[in-house]
Amino acid sequence: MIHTITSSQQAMELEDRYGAHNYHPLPVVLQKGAGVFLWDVEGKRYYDFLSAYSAVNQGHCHPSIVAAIKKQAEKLTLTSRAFYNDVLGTYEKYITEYFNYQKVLPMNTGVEAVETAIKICRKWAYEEKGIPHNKAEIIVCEQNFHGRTTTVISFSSDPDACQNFGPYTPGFIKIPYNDLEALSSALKNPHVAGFLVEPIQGEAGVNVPDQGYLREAASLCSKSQVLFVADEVQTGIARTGKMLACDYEEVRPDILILGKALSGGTYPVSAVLADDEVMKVMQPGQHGSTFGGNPVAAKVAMAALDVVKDENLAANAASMGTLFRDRMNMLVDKSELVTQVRGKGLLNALIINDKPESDTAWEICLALKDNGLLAKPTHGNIIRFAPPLVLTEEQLLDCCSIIEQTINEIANPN
Ligand code: IF1
Repeated sequence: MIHTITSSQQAMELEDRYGAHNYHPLPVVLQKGAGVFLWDVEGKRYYDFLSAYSAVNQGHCHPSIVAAIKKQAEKLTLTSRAFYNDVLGTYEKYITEYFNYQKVLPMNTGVEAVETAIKICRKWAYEEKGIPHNKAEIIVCEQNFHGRTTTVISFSSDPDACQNFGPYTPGFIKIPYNDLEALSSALKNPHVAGFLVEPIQGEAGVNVPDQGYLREAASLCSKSQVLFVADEVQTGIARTGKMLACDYEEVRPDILILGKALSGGTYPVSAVLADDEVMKVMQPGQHGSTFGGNPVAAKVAMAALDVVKDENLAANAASMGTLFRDRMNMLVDKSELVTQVRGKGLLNALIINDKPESDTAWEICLALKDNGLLAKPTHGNIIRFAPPLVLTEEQLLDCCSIIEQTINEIANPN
């Protein structure tokens, strides 16, 4: 029997009863999305300031991306890679030229692309750099977030993400983020294969590193014959005001990891890009995925990437982001409750003046919801604000007013 959902309460009760409790969602049940807007079951409209964690950069249900899905889905959805199809090669040419790499390995979720990058990096270390068998180390940063598989949480510093999921995968060295001294000394280890880093740490609370960090880190890696692996799953695809966050420092990663907005939030599509010198280590039968590079994913990704360029989303993210931070800094000056705004483009966060373990950020997000704007805390006292990059100036100013009004309501309860 198919349940038609007639109320938000009913939907939440079904999820509580039948779904694993691996999330703690805000109590809002969404039914429709278009552009920067979401509507709940009762028809209330919200500004989406999470964009499904930067997967919906192009706006919800973008017409040209949805059209691409519909058209391909009625023709051919999946062949597996046991056979060729008439879409994948075109997509591979399109995306490698788009990001200026020689090769792409198509996957589905972001973490699968991260896992793929780890495998490529290790294999390159043994076969090209000559690191002794099974001795490869990959440097990662404290407070990283790269996904939820067992290997990837093996190098997480977040207890919620890794506790009681052991035994962990070895071969990772943790260093502080934004610390070139620490990276330089870790690179002295001759067994280091790669440095895996988020150009801006999203989940850690939109940690923006110092100007020059990425460029100097990439240079240190190059001098040590270590692969610079950029996880742009969340920061990529125009989110930070450039096509890639690495573009701010003209860094070209040896391995580039993309996901989320690669499909505009319509379909799981991820990708690992590298040049032949690195990608050649992947030979037939050594890696794969049932859905990786399927015809629908390929068509969707090309449509989604077209939208980014056609609608100048990076430039819009840059200008709207500046406007947002200017307005929020005025709020920081006026209000005791918010201590800092930080970010790049339309990946920003407000730091709330309370202990990380307090509920204040959550309370603020509940009040924002009542006022028509959806956002969610990252860690404790930090609220991430990441709307779709199609946001207009008028909509941005409207949202700033909602945030200011909400902060004032919380700070001065009548
Ligand atoms: C959740 C966080 C964000 C990512 C980076 C790889 C992945 C992600 C930089 C893996 C995924 C998602 C996962 C989702 C919530 C969200 C998230 F809060 F978990 F940390 F965005 F910050 N690299 N991030 O941000 O991609 O396999 O999920 O497609 O797990 O709750 P994925």
